[in-house]
Amino acid sequence: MTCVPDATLLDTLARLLGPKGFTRDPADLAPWLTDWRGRVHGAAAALLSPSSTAEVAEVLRLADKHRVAIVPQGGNTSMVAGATPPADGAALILSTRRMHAIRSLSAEDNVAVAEAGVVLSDLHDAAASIGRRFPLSLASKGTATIGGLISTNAGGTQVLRFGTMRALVLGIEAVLPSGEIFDGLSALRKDNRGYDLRQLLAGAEGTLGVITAASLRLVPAIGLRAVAWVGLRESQAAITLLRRLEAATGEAVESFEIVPDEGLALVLRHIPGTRAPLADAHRWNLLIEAVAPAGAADPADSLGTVLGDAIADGLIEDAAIAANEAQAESFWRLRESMSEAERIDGLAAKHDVSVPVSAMPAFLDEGRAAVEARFPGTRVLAFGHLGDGNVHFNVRAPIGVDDRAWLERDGKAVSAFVHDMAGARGGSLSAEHGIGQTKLADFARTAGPARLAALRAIKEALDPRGIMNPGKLVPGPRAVAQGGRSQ
Ligand code: 2HG
Ligand code: ZN
Repeated sequence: MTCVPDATLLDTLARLLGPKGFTRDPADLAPWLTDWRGRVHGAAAALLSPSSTAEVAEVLRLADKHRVAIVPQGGNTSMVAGATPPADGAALILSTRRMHAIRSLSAEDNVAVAEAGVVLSDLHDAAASIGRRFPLSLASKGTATIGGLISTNAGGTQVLRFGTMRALVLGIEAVLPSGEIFDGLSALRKDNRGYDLRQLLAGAEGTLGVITAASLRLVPAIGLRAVAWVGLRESQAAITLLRRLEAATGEAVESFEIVPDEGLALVLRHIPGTRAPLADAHRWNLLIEAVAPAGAADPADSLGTVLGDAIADGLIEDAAIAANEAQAESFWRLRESMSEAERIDGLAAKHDVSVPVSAMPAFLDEGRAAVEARFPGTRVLAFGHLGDGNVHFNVRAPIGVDDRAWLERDGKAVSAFVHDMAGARGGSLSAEHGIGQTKLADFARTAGPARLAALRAIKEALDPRGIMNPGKLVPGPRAVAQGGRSQ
């Protein structure tokens, strides 16, 4: 059990961090107490914004000594309330916002060293300034921070080619709950010294310490890119199309995203300035991006050939390749606004499931039918990263029903149903968003004893007093797997 911070500790922290780094003002705290979707509300005793690794170390040393909970927070864009403090108000939020330096950039080593509070789009710009790029992107790139992206092992729209955040992390600097600084920043491509603490901290959701900086892999800047919007009837045809594209272009295809017709309609309704790229509506839409280095053949040529053949033989119904950058951006805006459009439309039971790519078409079609049969009137909206086998299989309330009341009443059952469908197909209930608070119960139910025991043993070893982000990721001792399927 953690404790409520006493006045002496709060005074010490206020002195240590100064007025820019310490506040208890409710107005300052308010934006950081609720998750991005506005579903989970917490409270905190203070907001701490240290400006250096040394300050983070001192904060953690004090918190550990006083057994006070610390909730690390970056851009607060978690989809699973992973950065929302508990409701008891005893925790301290530790924001990395003031640690936003890019410590170094090397075109020779293809490495950027960025502090935890660097916003993803700032890293993109910095990499571009030396003719490189950081190949992970997602809709919240203007807000999400490097520390949060690593802690949640974020995915996004280029996982197909470059993997999730972990695959791009070469080194990590972090403060452990004891206040000790782990200096693992060296960006060696090969470093075989046993247990990999860097990879343990990646995806740990702030439950093992606070990531303060990271060495990140850069890749060559894009020379040319081709962005296509495709309309088709059968989701199975999308997988056939992906494999044809790979055969024709090698690794050029970086993004292969799916949006259903009702999803596109939602974006067109709620996001100003958007318009449909194709003349007619189609059951499914794909957004495909293929890239090539400078000086190589234009990827639009091979993309155009494959899409033209696919239309000719009836695999897809229609396609448009963006004629210029502005149009490419407008295609991307449609895809990247999906989440926001859904949020504007109302609350949904949100899911982030993965299944093997080959199982995805059946999952999309049969899964939707199964959910809508079991929970009559509900509306499945599944979109996302088809190319890597991850969709956001979200379920909205029946029309005319109060969405908040519906979610309160049926949300858990709907989510358990969707998660079990994914599990039955060899999938996962968290592909890229993490466990946080909102997936914790189903994770505990389905994780299986071996996974749970190992998770708890690691947590206990590194954070014996349980101060780091309590209530997230690591199911409490009462949440023993109750005979659920292992995932
Ligand atoms: C995306 O792919 C994000 O757009 C958000 O991961 C998914 O809102 C969602 O369900
Ligand atoms: Zn996603």
